[in-house]
Amino acid sequence: MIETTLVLLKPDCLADRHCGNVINRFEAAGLEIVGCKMMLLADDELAEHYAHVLDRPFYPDLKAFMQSSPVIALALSGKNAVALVRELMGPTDSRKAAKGTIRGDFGRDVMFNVVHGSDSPENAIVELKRFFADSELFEVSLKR
Ligand code: DAT
Ligand code: MG
Repeated sequence: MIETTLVLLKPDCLADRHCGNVINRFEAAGLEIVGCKMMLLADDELAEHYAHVLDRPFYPDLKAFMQSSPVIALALSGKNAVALVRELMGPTDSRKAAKGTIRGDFGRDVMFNVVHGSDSPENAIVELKRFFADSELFEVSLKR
């Protein structure tokens, strides 16, 4: 099942210069980039994106972190892209993530955890719409 999922490379990923390594993990796993943009997240975008943790005590810190620099939003396409990206990322808490996963290798803790990836095909559709206009998503595969 070919899916497209939303990935955000978070400010720690950019500051620590892991973007190339992280994107390489996705490409090496067979995913292709069909959308890519660098953006500063606005208050309302972030509140929508993190609606499920908006009333948690850590939200102000998470907000400050996520707005501390631009992020890179990626739309990644491929077979079972949603679950595949989550598997490559590892669990939320980088300290509990296995070595070999993106968070296990490049993350620091539960907040500085390098990447966001949509957690279900339904949410991927909503999140892609949140961060990309239709005109910013492309059919990339070369026919060969
Ligand atoms: P995930 O990003 O693995 O989907 P989530 O949706 O439960 O995790 O939480 C969204 C983000 O909120 C997560 O990437 C980092 C932050 N977060 C979650 N729990 C946290 C905590 N206990 N302290 C600080 N930040 C937390
Ligand atoms: Mg989540």
